[in-house]
Amino acid sequence: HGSGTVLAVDLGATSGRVVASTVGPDRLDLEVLHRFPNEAVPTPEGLRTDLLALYRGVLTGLEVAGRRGLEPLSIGVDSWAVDYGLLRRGRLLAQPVHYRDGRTAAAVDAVHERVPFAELYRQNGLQFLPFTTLYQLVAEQRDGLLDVADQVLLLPDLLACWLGAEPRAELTNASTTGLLTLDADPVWNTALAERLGLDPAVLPPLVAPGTVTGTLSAALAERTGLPAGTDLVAVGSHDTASAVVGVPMEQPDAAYVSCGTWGLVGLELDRPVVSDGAREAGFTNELGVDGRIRFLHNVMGLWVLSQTVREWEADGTTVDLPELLRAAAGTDVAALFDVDDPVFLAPGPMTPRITRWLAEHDRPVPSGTAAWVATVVASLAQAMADAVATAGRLAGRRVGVVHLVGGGALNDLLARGIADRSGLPVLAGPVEATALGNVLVQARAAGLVPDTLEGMRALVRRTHPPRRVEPGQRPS
Ligand code: LRH
Repeated sequence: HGSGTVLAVDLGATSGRVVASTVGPDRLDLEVLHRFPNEAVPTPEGLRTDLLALYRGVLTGLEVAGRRGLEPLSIGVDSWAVDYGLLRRGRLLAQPVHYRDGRTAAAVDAVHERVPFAELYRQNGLQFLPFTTLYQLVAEQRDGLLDVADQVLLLPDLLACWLGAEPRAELTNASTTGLLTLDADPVWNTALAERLGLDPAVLPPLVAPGTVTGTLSAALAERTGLPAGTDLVAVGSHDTASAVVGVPMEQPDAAYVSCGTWGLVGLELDRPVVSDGAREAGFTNELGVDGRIRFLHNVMGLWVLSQTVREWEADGTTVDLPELLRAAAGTDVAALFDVDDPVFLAPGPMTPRITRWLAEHDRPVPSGTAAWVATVVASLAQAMADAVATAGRLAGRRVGVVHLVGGGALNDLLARGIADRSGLPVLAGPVEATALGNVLVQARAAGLVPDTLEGMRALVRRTHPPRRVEPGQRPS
């Protein structure tokens, strides 16, 4: 294996980044070339993703790469799941609706009337989340917009298309639509789509991660100064799928928590688990890279903390989060709340919602910012530790270690909370697991890294060794 450079575009809930990585036998360097904010826009029509701003951010990042004289072998795009653009004759019809928009409320009932949830779960293996693409598409159809569209492209596939790729649906992200079969060789579940009144013709051909879907367009090569003919590679385009590739798991007893805006907590399995117990516990079976199953539960994640901080800032308080987290570490937690309650899903101030939740459950309400932060982080850690235990129980696996990757790996209070509450050691990092997973799948397509996930994870371990936190360990 030689070495080479690839570019990863990773779009998260609060920011996007274009990352360059040089990969070789003992090298997996990451450099953020450009980071740009991602902010959903509350329009009179509902909550929208500002896709143009994201695209501009991607272009700027590619221009930085070009100015640096980088000659990447390929570019890969990942983003959060479930969201999509509607196109007609290859053109985008509207700014994509953001999944935190409440429009699916009515569609959920309509879907479950046609296909009861228990049956849906047996077919697609997905935990109930009101924003799963199939509910969004049914809502879209009721609004009349789907009639006009001839194609639905998930956001990373859409952006790849704008860079020059063919319109495709990459499998890991396609699995979050609820419209894929659970077979070992998944295909679009056209029968299910038809039962829901959706025309399967709008769904593009599926491709596996690692597939070259095109090359950077001539216009963009000229604009950015990147080599004409740079490959566009479909990566694990669901950010969580890429993050799981980047988890330096070594043993089958490893669980993971991929923690950013969401906390995705679970195991990597060879086969889906769609038992009644898994359904009732809200466990999802999303597709991973190489046909693995991401058996996990969506925990609300740092969203609850970031919206709390945002609320204070909007009130004119200056918030120093690292300082608050240190203060919170020395604060007793009087009560926990259920971070998974759907009342916390929508954007907006959090403390009033948490206060109401605690009052309704006869639990004390924190006072002071440090106590609030302590309560939020402890509640998140508890939900994550519970999900680790439930995942093990449902899959019949003993869990011996919990990997914590993503931005949450920087949060020592969270890492210690998970260790204490699960009684298991936590291996924290890498923070940039998603970008690493994106990079690794491209590097493998170029023959730069070992073929197996295990080999790729060994490279992550060597180059980005995680920090170990034992249960009961006090802050250093
Ligand atoms: C995390 C994530 C998660 C999905 C949610 C919509 O970024 O992709 O896996 O459930 O966003």
